[in-house]
Amino acid sequence: MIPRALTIAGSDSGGGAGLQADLRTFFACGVHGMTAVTAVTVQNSLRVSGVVEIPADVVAAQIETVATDIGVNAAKTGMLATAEIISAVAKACDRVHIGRDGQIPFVVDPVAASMHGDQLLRDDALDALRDELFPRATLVTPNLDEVRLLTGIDVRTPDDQRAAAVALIGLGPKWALVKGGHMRDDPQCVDLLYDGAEFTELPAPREDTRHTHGGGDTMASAITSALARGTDVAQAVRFGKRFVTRSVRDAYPLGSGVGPVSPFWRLAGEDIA
Ligand code: PXL
Repeated sequence: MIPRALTIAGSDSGGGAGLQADLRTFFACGVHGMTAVTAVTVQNSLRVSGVVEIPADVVAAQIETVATDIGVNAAKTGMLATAEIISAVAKACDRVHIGRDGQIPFVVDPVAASMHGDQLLRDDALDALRDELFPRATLVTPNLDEVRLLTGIDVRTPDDQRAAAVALIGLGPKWALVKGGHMRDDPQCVDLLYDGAEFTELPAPREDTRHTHGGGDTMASAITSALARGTDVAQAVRFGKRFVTRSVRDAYPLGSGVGPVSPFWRLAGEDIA
């Protein structure tokens, strides 16, 4: 049976990021994609000009209705917008066994802002993310801006990156991936994976591109796809890294993987165990 993945995320009307990027990635990875929509953003390639949040009980109902009927092999979060939505997501995930102690792997991508700095998470929602969602996560995948917001650590060196991974694991997820993409002086783009015992560095050449809109969403979705197919976390993260590197290399300005030589047609299924 085709694996099934759920994204709990916001809509990007421009199609580059958010649940649109997630569904595109699930499709490319041969996984059936489902959505619990948290917010609708009004945005184009320049900016986010509006956000409408979906009522928290409707977000929870979307999760429960697909999980109890169609079934979910792995789930991820993207834009969650408010503390109320985060609490409702945490409770709904518990009810359907999504999360680190349930049977279903759960990737929490703590989306806080768009690439252009538009806020996608209310200030008062950070505590809910840390306290209610992180302890339920199989894997968290913050970029360095999100690491600073969540842990207070301003990562500038590989040692800082390790300290951040330790701090993140202290918040309760099973695994933490500290993405190094925002250390722009580094010619490599090194992501650091940590499970509380062992550090694994995942280097890739830094792509010379401005077209990284949706790159984080794409990476978390590729990881979620691999988990839905039953791979272990380290293998899924390695696959996600390869997938997103290709995706931003080949992207149009519109977003990750939206391009003439999109990896989505070539990478589908490749290298997933
Ligand atoms: O890439 C982060 C992201 C996630 N979700 C939505 C977004 C963005 C970035 O703009 O719009 C809906």
